[in-house]
Amino acid sequence: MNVQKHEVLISAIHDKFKKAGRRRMKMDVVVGDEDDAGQQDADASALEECAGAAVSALPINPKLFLRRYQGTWVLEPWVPGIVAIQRGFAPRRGDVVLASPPKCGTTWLKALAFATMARGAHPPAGDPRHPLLRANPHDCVPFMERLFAAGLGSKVMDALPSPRLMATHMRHSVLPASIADNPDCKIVYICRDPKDMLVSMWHFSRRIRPDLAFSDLFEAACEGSCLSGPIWDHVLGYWNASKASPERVLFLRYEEMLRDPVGNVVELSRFLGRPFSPAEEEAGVAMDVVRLCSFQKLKDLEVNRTGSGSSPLGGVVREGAFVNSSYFRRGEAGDWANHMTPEMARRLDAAMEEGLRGSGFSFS
Ligand code: PAP
Repeated sequence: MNVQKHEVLISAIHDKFKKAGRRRMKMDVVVGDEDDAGQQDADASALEECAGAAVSALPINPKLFLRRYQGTWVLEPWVPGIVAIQRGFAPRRGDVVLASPPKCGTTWLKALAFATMARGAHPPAGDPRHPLLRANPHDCVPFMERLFAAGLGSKVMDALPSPRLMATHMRHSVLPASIADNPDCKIVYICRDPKDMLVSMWHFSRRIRPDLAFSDLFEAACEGSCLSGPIWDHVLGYWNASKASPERVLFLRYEEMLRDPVGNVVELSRFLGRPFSPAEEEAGVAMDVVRLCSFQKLKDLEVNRTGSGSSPLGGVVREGAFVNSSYFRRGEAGDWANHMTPEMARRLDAAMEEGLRGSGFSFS
């Protein structure tokens, strides 16, 4: 991975999001240089086509800012981004897509995958200039729906150095074939006990919706209409894909990563085609990656304590609502017990079991 080029690009993305944010991220705002005009026109027309009338015709959950698109609930401002990805994502050999439902460990996985891939240029221990010490993981690995929704998808993706690392919350059936069926593209999926996912999502959402009742989110999750819901379908899509093509889809669980982070990083590095060498094993580099990306280490960094990222919702929320610190709350398994009665837990577990029945996968 050409990390220097990557860093220059990431700071360019930041500038563009700042500019786009100032203009309220309107669908027709596409910022960039004149020589990108052709590609941006294509991005802009894809966005315009699916903005407005088409999006407003989709089923809505106004409490959660969601629209139902192709059987799943997505943030309204991201629908045009997803359509643009489906129409215009240009794959490249070696692409790696980090996929997840929201609040299931994306930030952690981004950090681990980035540190693993970049370890040649930036050793995870003893490099005071390591990008992860200076930037939030979300600024090191771009989020596809958000980029494409801002009209920056093709431009930024084309400029990323290979092998490209990118992330998505799209469910498997919504991915374009250029990712899902591409033998040259790998997918790393992470999921988490939906009860903890829900609690994490509630705390996160309350930063922009302080009035959001936990019960509203809970009911939506049980009915399959929370963000990325039905969650059982989200999980099943990637579970089945990983069973069918284990060399292309790696299926991870947040709780397993907490239990054995080094083992999971070793597996991740093998899957990504960057196994740790005997010398690296001897030197404990996998453990260095785990330490660099640990919850406490990242949470305590200046950039993550005080830095302000751009809002993943674009113009529909207050600027700065999702500051970097909002991605680091407790980083544990089992916090659901502080928010749900045993009866609520049984209900959500039962909905998940029902949805996953016969798949061979279970959260319990
Ligand atoms: P996103 O969907 O907005 O990207 P995501 O990173 O998937 O969020 O989830 C955030 C959760 O991961 C938070 O969980 P909590 O609310 O239950 O605490 C966050 O604390 C946790 N998290 C972030 N970084 C790490 C890390 N390095 N190790 C473990 N957990 C982490």
